Amino acid sequence: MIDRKFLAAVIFAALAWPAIADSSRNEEIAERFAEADTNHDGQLTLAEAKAGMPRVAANFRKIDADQNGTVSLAEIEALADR
Ligand SMILES: [Ca+2]
Ligand SMILES: [Ca+2]
Repeated sequence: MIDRKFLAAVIFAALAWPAIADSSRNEEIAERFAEADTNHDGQLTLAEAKAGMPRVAANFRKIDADQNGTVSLAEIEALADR
């Protein structure tokens, strides 16, 4: 009754979801970023980072590559990818 391809897809999704692959790590970062970005402007201020992503707050000036005082998801991922 259950389609085999569907079953394979479900198993693959179940295995891939908590994986430590780079893509899922970026997804996890994106999720945490969205939670930390309490005013949903796509940028983390130092206060938002302190509340939601303390490791980002600890390296805030390093992560803020363009030194505009806020950290974007792209700026975090640029460092996390290394
Ligand atoms: Ca924000
Ligand atoms: Ca910035």
